[in-house]
Amino acid sequence: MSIFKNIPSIQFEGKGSDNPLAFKQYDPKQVVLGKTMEEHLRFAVAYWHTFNAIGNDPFGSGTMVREWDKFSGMDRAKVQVEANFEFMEKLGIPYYCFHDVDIAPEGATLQESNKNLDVIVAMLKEQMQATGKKLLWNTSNMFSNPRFVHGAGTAVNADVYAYAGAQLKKALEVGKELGAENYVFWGGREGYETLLNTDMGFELDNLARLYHMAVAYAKEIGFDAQFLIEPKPKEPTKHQYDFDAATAISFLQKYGLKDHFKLNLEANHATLAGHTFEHEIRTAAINGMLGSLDANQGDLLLGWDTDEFPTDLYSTTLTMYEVLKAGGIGRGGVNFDAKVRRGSFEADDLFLAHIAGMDSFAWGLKAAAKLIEEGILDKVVENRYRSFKEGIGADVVAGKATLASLEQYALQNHPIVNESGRQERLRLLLSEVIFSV
Ligand code: XLS
Ligand code: CA
Ligand code: CA
Repeated sequence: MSIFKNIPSIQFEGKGSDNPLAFKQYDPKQVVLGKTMEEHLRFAVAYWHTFNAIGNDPFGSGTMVREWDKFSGMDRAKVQVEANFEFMEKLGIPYYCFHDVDIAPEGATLQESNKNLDVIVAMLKEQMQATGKKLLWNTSNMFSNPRFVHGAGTAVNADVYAYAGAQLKKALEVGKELGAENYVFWGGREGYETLLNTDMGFELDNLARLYHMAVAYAKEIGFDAQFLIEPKPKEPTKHQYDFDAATAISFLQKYGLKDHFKLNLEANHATLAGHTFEHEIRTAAINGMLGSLDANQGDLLLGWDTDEFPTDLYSTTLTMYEVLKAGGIGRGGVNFDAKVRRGSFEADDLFLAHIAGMDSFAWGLKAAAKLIEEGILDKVVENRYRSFKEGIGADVVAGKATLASLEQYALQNHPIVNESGRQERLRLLLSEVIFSV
C-alpha cells in the first residue's frame, strides 16, 4: 500500500534544479572532510510531528490532511507505520525517533498500553529488517497523560512515580527490541510552577533515583543505547529542571550519573534558554557530553517552542561547525524535531519541509567544512589567545603562576594594550563563506 502516492523518491539534482521535490544541496554520497554527507548528518524523522501532529492550536482544530485520517486507534497506528517507512525510503532518511505513545495508542490500563506497543513494535521491527532503516532514539512520553499533571520522575504522588517507572521500563525494553542507538529523557513535566508547594531538592533526588534505576535496568537487559538528557528551560512547566546544557551537566555530576549520559540538544530549546544552539553544543562538547541534535528553529518574535524546520543557514553552518570541531556527532544524529506550520497542511508539505531542513543542514555542513579547511576562525582564535603561549601567559597555562608572580609582572607591565575582537568583520566573512559553497 502506498500512502504518499504522488511523491517520487527524492533525488539530488544540484544547484541549478528548479524541481521542488529534489535536493539542491544534500547529496548523501558526497564526501566532505573524509566522510559522506549521510555519515556526517545521520538524519532522523520525528514520528510525533510527522505522523501524529494534526495542526491544531489553542484557537482552532487540526488542519492536516492525511491518508490515515479515516482510521483510528490501532488501525491508524498501523497505517502510520507504513507511512513512516515509505516516507524515510522516499527521502533517503536512515533514522527515526518516537515516544511510546506516538507509535501505539494508550490503552485503558498499563497492560493494554503495553499490549498495543507489542503489536506495533513487532511491525516496526519487521519493516526495519526489510528496509534497513534504524531507530536513532526512542523515549517515553510521561507528560501528556493527565496522570502526569505534577510530574513523573518528580511527581508528588508515589503512585504516579511508580507508573512512570513502569512505563520507562517498557520503553527501555522497546528500545532494546528495536536496537535503538540512543534513549532520550526529556523532562516534560519535570519542573515546577511555584515553590510555595514544591520541595525542589526532594524532586531532584527522586529524578536522579529514577535515572539510576534506568541505568541499572538497561544494564540488566543488555540495552546498550547511549542515554541522553534533553534540556529545555520552560514549557510546559514554568521552571524545567533540565534548563540548559550546563544545568543538566551539573545535575548529572551531582548525582553520579555523568558517565551514563550525554545530551540531546535542541535548537529551539537553546533559544528559549537565551542561548544560541552553537552555545549549547559547545558547552556539551567541552564537557564530553555531546550526544545528539534535535534540529529545528524557533521564531525570535515568539516566546515559545515553535519547532519550525531549520532553514537559517547561519545557524546550520555554526551548528555543523561545532559538530565537526567536536569530532562528529558519534552515535547521535540530526533529528528533525520540527513540524510543518498549520497552514502547510498538504501531505507534500511534509516532504518539502524535510527537504528544506536537509538541504539547509547540507549547506551548513559544506560551509562549516570550508571554515575548517581554510582555518578561517581557527586562525582568529589562535591569534587572540597568543599571549598565553609565552611569558606570563605560558606560566598561567603551565600552572606555574601565583598571585605574587602575577603581581610582580603587572607592577612592571604598563600600559596594557588590548586588541579589537573584529566581530563585524567576522560576521561578513561568515556570510561570504556560506554563499560561496
Ligand atoms: C519537546 C521536546 C520533546 C522531546 C522528546 O519540546 O522537544 O519532543 O524531544 O520528548
Ligand atoms: Ca526535542
Ligand atoms: Ca521543541
